[in-house]
This record gives sequence, C-alpha cells and structure tokens, in this order.
Amino acid sequence: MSGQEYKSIPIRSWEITPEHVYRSRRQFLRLMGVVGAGTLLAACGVQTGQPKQAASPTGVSPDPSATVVPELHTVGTPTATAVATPTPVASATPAGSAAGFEELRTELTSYEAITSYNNYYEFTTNKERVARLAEGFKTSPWEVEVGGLVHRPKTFGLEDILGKFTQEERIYRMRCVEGWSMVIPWGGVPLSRLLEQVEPMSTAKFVRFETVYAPEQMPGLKSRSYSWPYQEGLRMDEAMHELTILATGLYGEELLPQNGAPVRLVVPWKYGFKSIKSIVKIELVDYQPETLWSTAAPNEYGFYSNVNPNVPHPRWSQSTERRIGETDRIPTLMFNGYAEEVAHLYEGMDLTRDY
Ligand SMILES: Nc1nc2c(c(=O)[nH]1)N[C@H]1C(S)=C(S)[C@@H](COP(=O)(O)O)O[C@H]1N2
Ligand SMILES: [Mo]
Repeated sequence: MSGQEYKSIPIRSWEITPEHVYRSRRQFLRLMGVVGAGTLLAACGVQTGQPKQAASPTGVSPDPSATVVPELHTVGTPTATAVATPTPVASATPAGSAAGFEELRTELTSYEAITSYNNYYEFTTNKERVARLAEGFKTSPWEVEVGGLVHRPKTFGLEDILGKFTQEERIYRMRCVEGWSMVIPWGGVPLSRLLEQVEPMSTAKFVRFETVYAPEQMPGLKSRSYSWPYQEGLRMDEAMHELTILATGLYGEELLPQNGAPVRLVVPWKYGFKSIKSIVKIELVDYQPETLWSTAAPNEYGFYSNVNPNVPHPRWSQSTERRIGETDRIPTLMFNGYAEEVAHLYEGMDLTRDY
C-alpha cells in the first residue's frame, strides 16, 4: 500500500469537442446580441407589438400542459400520444454523442422563452404566470447551508459561491417530464467543487436538497397537494459528476427568480424536476431522500428520474419531445443525450424498475 490515492480525472467532454464549443459559443454570442437589443427596447419603454425574436412558447402550438392547470404534470393524452413521425434529420442525433454540447442543428432556446415559460410550483402551476408572480422575489441576502455527514459543515453566502468558485458556462438540453425541452446556456459551478469543501464522510451516500420556504412571497405554497418545501435528492456519485452544476446565471446574466435564483441545481440527464430551484439547504445523508414528486405520486415519479425514451410515464409516452420554439416533435435520447458521460453510473441497474 503506497498510501497514495489515485483519483481518476474524467475527461471533460467540452474540452475535447472544440468544434462544438466553438459553435455553441458563436450561437451564444449571436443570441446575446438579441438579448441585448430586447433589454434596450424595454428600457426605453418603447411599446412594440410582438417581440420579433421571441420564440415564445405560447406562440407556437402550445403544449396542452400550458393551457391546462396541471395537478401533477398533466399532459393532454391525445396530443402526447398522437406523435408526429420524427424526420430522419431529427433522429440524426446519435445517442451518447452529444457530449454535453449541442448537435449542429440545434439552436439555443431564446432568452425570452427560457424566462417566461417556467415550472415553479411555489409560485403557481401556470407556466406563463410564474415570471410575473416571482418578480421581486427576494434573493439577497442568501445563504446555502451545507451539512449532514460532512467533516466541515459550512454555510455559503451567495457571494461565497460566486467569489470562491470559477463560474463556467454550460450549454445543456433540459427535458421536462411533460414532454417539452429547451437548450439553455447556464452559468454556474460544478456541485462537486462545493461538496469537496465540506469534506463528505465516507458514510454519505446521498445528497438532499431543499428549496426556500417563503409563504409570504410564494402564493403557490398554499396548495395542499404538495409536501413543501420542495425537496430533491441525488446519489453521491450523481452529485459529484462533472455535469451536475449549481447554476447562478443564464445567458451571461444573473439568474432570474423564475429560473430559480439565486442558485439552483442542474442535472441535465434527468427530467427537469430534479433540477431544484432556489436552494437553501444541502444535506449529505446515508438514506435515499424523499422528493416532492415521488411523495406526491410514487407510481409516476421515481427517485432516479433519468430521461429515458423507453420508459413511458404512466399517462404519456416519453419517446419524443417538443423543443420550445419549434413545432414538430423530435426523438428523446437516452439520458437526454448524455449517455456517454453517465450510463456507467447505472450499470447493473434495471432502469425500467429503478426509474
Ligand atoms: N423548487 C422548485 N424547483 C423546480 C420546480 C418547482 O416547481 N419548484 N420545477 C421543476 C421542473 S418540473 C422543471 S421542468 C424545471 C424548470 O426550470 P426552468 O423554469 O428554469 O426552465 O425546474 C424544476 N425545479
Ligand atoms: Mo418539469
């Protein structure tokens, strides 16, 4: 025994795919121009009709879930099952090759759409009303308490998270369990950097996350259908994975309240609801934590909730999705296209049972 510990350093896909990086960055910059222009217009108080660039999710064949107030992630069955035949172009995205960046044909979802079509049930179950209701939500001062089975519990102020760690840009697909998706340029820090600082004990097997409970600011908390506060969980290896980030920014701007400001989780190979917003508590534990969705409907939402086109939701198919801003449906990829990076985490597991 040498006493030396060898740690395998995962190859970062975004370092070995310079072309993708370049293309993504170019799209990013192009869209930043769009964002800039939009902001300027608003600041001038100019009343125009429809914003020209906005790929508003409301404009194009809205998801049934957008017009219905869903109790539990409701998707109108007729539309969800009447799936458009995917074009060959759409299926040209080989599973596992996306490597954390977009295939060439894919555009970033517009800033307008990302910030105006949101799931944030603490405010409302109506996606188009979240932004308005979350306006003015108090995100400062903000603290994230990190404790449990760790050697050095620590409470991070938001300024610690922003100041201590290099914020990286990560362009990820986000696939909501309801059957729609976006491509989002996040800014943030790998969760592992934060967890390394508190020195997890070897007995820590899972990580539990909790959203702020602020009933005076969050009207949706009045709903008795859910067990507030919103909570989520990851297995330790999922939490330490390089793709798992704490996001603090969007399109190079500060995160807005509707997107989970000031700090939210992003786990791109899992359904969107795992990416818990406005986090105030992170706890390392030795048991599989309860989650809001698995508590509300255990037969519909499992702990893992990896994106899987082969495992239908009990009420609709998961084999395709609609990119917000586009009209037709495209195939959903195993692990949301991140199989190359994460499939090994689930070796030996039956993903139809441990969904
Ligand atoms: N606290 C909290 N986190 C949450 C949710 C929520 O209702 N409350 N909704 C989840 C769902 S269902 C999705 S699809 C994503 C949406 O993130 P976005 O609005 O930033 O696109 O946030 C997830 N995180
Ligand atoms: Mo979602």
